[in-house]
Amino acid sequence: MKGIFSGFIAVAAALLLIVVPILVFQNEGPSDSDGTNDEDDGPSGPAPVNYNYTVVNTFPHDVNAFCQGFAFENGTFFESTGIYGSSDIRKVDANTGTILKQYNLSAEFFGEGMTIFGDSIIQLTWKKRIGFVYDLETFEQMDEFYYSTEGWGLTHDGERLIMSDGSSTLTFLDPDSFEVLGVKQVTAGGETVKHLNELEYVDGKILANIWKSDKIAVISPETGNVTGWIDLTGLLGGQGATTAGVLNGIAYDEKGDRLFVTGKKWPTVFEIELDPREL
Ligand SMILES: [Ca+2]
Repeated sequence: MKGIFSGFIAVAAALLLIVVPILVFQNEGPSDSDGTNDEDDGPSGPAPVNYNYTVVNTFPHDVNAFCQGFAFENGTFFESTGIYGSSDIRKVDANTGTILKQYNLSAEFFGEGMTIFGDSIIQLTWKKRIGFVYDLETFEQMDEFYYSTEGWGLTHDGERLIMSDGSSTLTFLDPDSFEVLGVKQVTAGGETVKHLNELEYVDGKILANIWKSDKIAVISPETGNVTGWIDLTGLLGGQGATTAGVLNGIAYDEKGDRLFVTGKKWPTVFEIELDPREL
């Protein structure tokens, strides 16, 4: 009996030596191969969040407005439109789409990013490297400033203007002197993210349309890392299929916590709710 028993123990021990490493290997296998653990621990931070969205409201948008800058202030939309000879800034009644106030740019300027800072509207132009400052109420041109890149998107964080130029660079500007305070390269998983276009600062993050795509990048201003993606593929559906351009236009109603998106010559502004809600 003793011999048989110790033989049994020897066989069991041998089986354990074979089976346990297999189990350990199998448990570790999947998490290694999907890369989740690696990305969590990597230098580029946690993997980006993929946001789902729900359309909670729609508003009219002028199909002739080549949207290059979009903002919301005190119940109305403000928009900067592009195209030489058709560029303007406009104040629009959100519910009816009626243009309440408008200023047409000289035909030599292609309107681009726009943001409302205090009592002024600040607007970029595409290639002329000149920006304009207007009185928020009267649309009277108050000032102009110059920059060394193309002008694409513009927003602010309450203290600094934040500007895109079509590359992966975000430039931070002093809102009074327009001096460059710093730049940040935007990356996702260690790769640079180019074609940053219309911008909106929301809850401590910078939202950026990616030109020629239906995606919005959620960017950390501190690191430049893309912390999330909002994929709006299919949002416009068949509406304006023949005339509408790309998604480009993000506005945020800070008091009402409402997020609006539209596009170049889109017939509709969509109010969307993100899931998860936190950026
Ligand atoms: Ca905006």
